Amino acid sequence: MGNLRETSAGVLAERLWAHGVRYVFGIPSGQILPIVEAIERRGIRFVLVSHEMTAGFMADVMGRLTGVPGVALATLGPGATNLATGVGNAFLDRSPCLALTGQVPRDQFARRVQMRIDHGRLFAPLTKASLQLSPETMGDGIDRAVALATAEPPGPVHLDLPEDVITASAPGRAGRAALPAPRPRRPGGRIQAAARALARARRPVAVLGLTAARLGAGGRIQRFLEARRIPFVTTMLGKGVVPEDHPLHIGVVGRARHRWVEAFLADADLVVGIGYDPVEIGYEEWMPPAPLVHLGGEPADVAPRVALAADIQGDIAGILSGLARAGGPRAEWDLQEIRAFRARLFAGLRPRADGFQPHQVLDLLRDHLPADGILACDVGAHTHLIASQWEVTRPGTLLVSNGWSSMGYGIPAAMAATLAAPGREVACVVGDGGFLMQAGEMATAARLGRRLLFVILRDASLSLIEAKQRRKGYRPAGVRLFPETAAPAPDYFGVPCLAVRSPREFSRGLAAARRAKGPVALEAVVDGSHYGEILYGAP
Ligand SMILES: Cc1ncc(C[n+]2csc(CCOP(=O)(O)OP(=O)(O)O)c2C)c(N)n1
Repeated sequence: MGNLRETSAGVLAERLWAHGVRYVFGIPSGQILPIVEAIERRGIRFVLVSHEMTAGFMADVMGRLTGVPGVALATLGPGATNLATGVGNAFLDRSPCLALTGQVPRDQFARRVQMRIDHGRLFAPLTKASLQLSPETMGDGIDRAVALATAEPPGPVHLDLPEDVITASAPGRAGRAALPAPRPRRPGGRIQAAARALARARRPVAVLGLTAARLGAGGRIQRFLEARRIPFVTTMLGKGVVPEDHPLHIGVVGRARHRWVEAFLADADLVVGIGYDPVEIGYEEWMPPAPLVHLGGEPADVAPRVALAADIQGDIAGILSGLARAGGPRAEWDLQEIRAFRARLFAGLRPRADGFQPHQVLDLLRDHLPADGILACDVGAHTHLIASQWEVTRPGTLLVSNGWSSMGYGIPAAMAATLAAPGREVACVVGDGGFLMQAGEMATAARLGRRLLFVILRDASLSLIEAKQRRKGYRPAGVRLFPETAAPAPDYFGVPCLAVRSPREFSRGLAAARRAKGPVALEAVVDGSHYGEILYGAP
């Protein structure tokens, strides 16, 4: 096929390299082999995964942690539909990435062809834009896709690459790709309205969200909250924006013991959303009956019954400086009251019980992982517990699928973190249901060979769903995972695994994991029967 550098695939590889891309995640197939060859020749590593969903999640996390869009590559049809699950996460959890799909040659578009579907329609609701590139638009298309993916709020861009396009010689004259330019962000809303609402409030609370975390506005936010002595809750993705060991920290909304947090917030007379993204959790799902001041990247999205005192978009640090200049009274919260609530919440998340409990696993793991270590978790009852129990003091150290809430995220996220943040400790907590969905990726982890600790919470059930069934008075159905005879395995596709059945055994497993040079798994055989009470119990 001649010199690949002179083909469109070569141009693609060159542009990706120039933007800082060093890994592409995917599964090869005939149509995309020229791309795999071109990127590898350019020095970009093609990372084979076991399912394209993983490629999408890994691209998301590479983009999230490095700021350079992560890249996933899949074949057409079933490769593209598998990839879509990972791309959806980047869309709803706001991460810059590029989803590349192979496609049949353009002269076959009018025919019924094996594996072919309209990728543009598949990816339209999951991406900021979807575009088919030509040899003329390849270079410009990659540049524009990177600009669009990284523009606030970041997200995925899909590029469809027909087989004849990637093998065509690179044209002498480049054309412009029809990708939309990033939308300029228009600041809006009046600071005075927010300042007036704050001046009137006696017991305001703040809620910190994903946008604040992404924009790194933590220091400014912390100074603002301290100056007015405003206590704060966070969303799951806002954890760590201000360190959670701060005396003004109350808890996390909408997760384990959320009814306790809501009861504590009941007599707040103003809620100030700072960098709260509407996609995280609806305000009205947890808010007390108080007016709302929303300071964010996106306009507030609330039910009509919420009284919106101010809705301001723009640079959060700038808005907070404006509010600080406006001055105002200190809030009338009693710090003792907050401390007492935190202590009660701490105990409520750790019920006394005979069996080996998930909360014991989390406490021991928290002690094991350094403050700048990265925890990736999957989706299930354990996620709710992690939200409320896992203390985050550094931003960007907890990876979770929140807006998309997809099982299967944790294992790929942890693997990507080992590549994006080399030298940092990385751990992954996954339920046994999520593990079954992604068990094949243990082979990926073994091939990557990076130090990485997987903790599989084996409670033999899709516990979150079982807890919901019980709460509604339904009989548990479709949630039991293993036959009675099944037992943990000593090795999952090259990742050694140790089954542990008590806090002592788990501690010993952690000590062994510390000495490991590559990936290891601890399969904690736990009692998941208390999740229902911890998640939904009344104060
Ligand atoms: C892809 C996908 N399928 C289904 C669900 C619905 N769901 C949410 S949590 C859950 C159960 C998870 O079970 P497990 O991984 O064992 O974790 P646990 O609840 O036991 O902590 C299911 C089925 C989902 N969120 N994502």
